[in-house]
Amino acid sequence: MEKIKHTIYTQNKQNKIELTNAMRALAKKVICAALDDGEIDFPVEISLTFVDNEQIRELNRQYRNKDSATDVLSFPMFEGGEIEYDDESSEPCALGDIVISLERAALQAEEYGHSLEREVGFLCVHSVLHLLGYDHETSKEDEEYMNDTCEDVLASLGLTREPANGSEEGSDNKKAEIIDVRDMKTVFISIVGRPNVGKSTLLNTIIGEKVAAVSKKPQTTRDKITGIHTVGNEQYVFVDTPGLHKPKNKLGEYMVNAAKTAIPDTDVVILVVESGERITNADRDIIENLKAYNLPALLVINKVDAARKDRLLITIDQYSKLFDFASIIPLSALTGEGVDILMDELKPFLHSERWYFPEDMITDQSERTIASEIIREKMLKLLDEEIPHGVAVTVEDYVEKPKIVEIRAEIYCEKEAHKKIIIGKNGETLKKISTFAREDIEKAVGKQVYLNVWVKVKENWRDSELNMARLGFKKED
Ligand SMILES: Nc1nc2c(ncn2[C@@H]2O[C@H](COP(=O)(O)OP(=O)(O)OP(=O)(O)O)[C@@H](O)[C@H]2O)c(=O)[nH]1
Ligand SMILES: [Mg+2]
Repeated sequence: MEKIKHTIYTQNKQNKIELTNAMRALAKKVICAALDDGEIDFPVEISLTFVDNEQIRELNRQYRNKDSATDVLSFPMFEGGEIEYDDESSEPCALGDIVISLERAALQAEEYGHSLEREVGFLCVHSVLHLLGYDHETSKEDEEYMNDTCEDVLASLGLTREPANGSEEGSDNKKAEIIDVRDMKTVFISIVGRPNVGKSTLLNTIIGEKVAAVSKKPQTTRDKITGIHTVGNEQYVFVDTPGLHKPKNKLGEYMVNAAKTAIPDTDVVILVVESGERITNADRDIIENLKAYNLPALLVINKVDAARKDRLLITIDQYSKLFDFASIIPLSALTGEGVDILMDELKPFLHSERWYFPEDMITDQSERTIASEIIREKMLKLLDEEIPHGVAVTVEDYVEKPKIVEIRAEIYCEKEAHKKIIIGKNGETLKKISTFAREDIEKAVGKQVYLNVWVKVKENWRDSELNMARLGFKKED
């Protein structure tokens, strides 16, 4: 059966037991496996909420007239499994809600002597079967089917009763789907260089999705952006950084500091330069940092699609005199040419370490940040140099509803005159910014978006630490 993409929303409303990203990802994986097992061949949407014992007791009181703290509750959208899916619709079919008491699950895991992962996995499959219309309380046949299916689905994901002992039973070859923590390999890589050399474009090409804003104008990236690429048992964590330049205001200082502090936290550094361009002070400064921290580095010579071939050799020669790079890779971040060679060259820096991020996570930016960066990127594209550089975007409200996300964003600029230009004649420029941004946010969140944007003035905010902190540029300790 062709792989169907289901949408599983997870929410955490409790704070008794730590809900890790890995646990969220696992719950989603189990739910999708249960849907596949049930041969659901259309996209569905399920909401999964983690609560504590008191919260689930309250729900039981409200909806089932029972005063008990059960482990799980399912709220099916379709009674008796009579699921109606409109084939013509491009929308996923909402199957219902699942609520799990993580507190109770942790207790049960301890009682049964297996992992919390297995317990949550069990409750997920069990409740998906409820959403599909099975009911163990009214039918013996359903009860047997539900128990067998739970075992089958969990075994297919390697969630055996005793994962710590690596039990061989019932899981053998299917176990490969979940990577054993002992086989996990990780590497942290920072991407640094002058403004505009194509660092963010490179990150987006490697991740395969747009996680960082890109524009023709220098100083597009203002903060560290993490992009995660997981393949097999290997996790590559990239940190894209603001271009190194001579700061002219507090924002510039913040950006340069963000780039510089990213370097020592990584295992290997990628210095991006442009083919044919001369070495600048910023490059020399980075190279001094590499030496000071004794870090290995790769030199990426970007934009080879647009450069003269004879200049490439000169660039290689100049940089290799300054530092002993582990390798030098000419590539085009835009076309992707040579990026596979870069990935091969990063392999020797992987080391055995538990992954920091779930395998399906591609960035650590919040949805709010992604939305505000998309809006800022559209301004960089549509407005003249001076204005977008003095602009900050905040997302004041981000309300996710089943079919739509409602966003209210504020654009802060430095002068009344800039505000007028951003809004444009009859509001046309702002309308363009909002429309282009909305289209991209919809792609990023996979849902319809209602975007409401306001323009405000905060004079000289780029020179005020207080205003910068209010706008999200908080200094690291
Ligand atoms: N021709 C060509 N253009 C590229 C390539 N990589 C990036 N660019 C362009 O270079 C410009 C700058 O790219 P960015 O990825 O924003 O550069 P950056 O280094 O992240 O810039 P800052 O965030 O300002 O430091 C954009 O217009 C890109 O489309 C490439 O391989 N070839
Ligand atoms: Mg950038």
